[in-house]
Amino acid sequence: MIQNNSEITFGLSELAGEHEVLAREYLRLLLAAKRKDAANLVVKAVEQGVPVKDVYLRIFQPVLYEIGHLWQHNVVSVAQEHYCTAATQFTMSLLYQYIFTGKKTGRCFVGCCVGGELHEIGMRMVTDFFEMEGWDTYYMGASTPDEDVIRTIVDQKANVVGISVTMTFHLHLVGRLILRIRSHPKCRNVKIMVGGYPFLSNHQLWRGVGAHAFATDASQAIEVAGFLLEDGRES
Ligand code: B12
Repeated sequence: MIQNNSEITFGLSELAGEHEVLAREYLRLLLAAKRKDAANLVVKAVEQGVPVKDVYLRIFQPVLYEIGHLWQHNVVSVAQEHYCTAATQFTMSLLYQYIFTGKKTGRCFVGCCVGGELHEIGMRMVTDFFEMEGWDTYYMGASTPDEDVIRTIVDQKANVVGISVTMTFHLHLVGRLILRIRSHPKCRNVKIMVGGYPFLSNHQLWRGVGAHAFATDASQAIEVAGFLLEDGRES
């Protein structure tokens, strides 16, 4: 068990940037099993002006990556990883009062993870970023069957569908889902974006699965969706 902040030495500093101190404290509290204090730390920071998007990308995401490294190196247990993940989902929910804004774009984003994929927080973050930009969003969480994704795209009249994958052994399911979406007569106009762990290490991989685009994180996802809808460009 980690007792001291200085023992945490993976990529946290770089990814957290100006919010490193907050990120380290959030991680420390979680590892000390103080999830209420961790949640309060973040809510207070937002109330004092830290943007929710920064909390997502500079605190939650680096801390979760850090926890992955610590777990991989046997520094934290599976139980601690599960606790930190659940606590982060809880804290995200507390921030929803700051996410749902009044302005609307009239666009719809549908977000899912392929069948079998349990890593759902990345997709949730991406969906929340679209919500913060005034899109209507429909987040389906982990492991969604292909037919349900297609039905949701049609029912919600989605402009963009986001597909998330973390485990490389699920990549073939991304290709299969995209093929099914593209061949469905009522899904002709939807733009398909992909993201997640395998796409971060190979920036050309999205082409191989037949997507219209990929983005490295939730912030870039907004930018890329804008390009796709405005000039039809694939990136
Ligand atoms: C929490 C966690 C879990 C939880 C997930 C719970 C949940 N409700 O989500 C549980 C316990 C279920 C789990 C299980 C497993 N996990 Co796990 N897990 C993690 C951990 C620690 C954090 C994941 C996370 O939330 N990251 C934070 C999010 C915000 O980051 P992100 O997913 O990258 O998302 C961002 C971008 O990628 C992008 N993005 C993501 N999706 C999309 C989609 C679109 C459309 C776009 C545009 C962008 C985009 O934007 C996001 C936001 O900015 C990671 C560590 C890590 N490096 O991520 C390991 C990690 C992913 N897990 C790993 C492993 C090995 C496993 C297991 C195989 C372990 C096991 N032996 O059982 C299983 C596999 C389960 C399965 N079938 O899916 C490895 C994967 C290594 C690999 N790919 O080869 C990692 C990297 C840990 C490690 N360092 O080894 N895990």
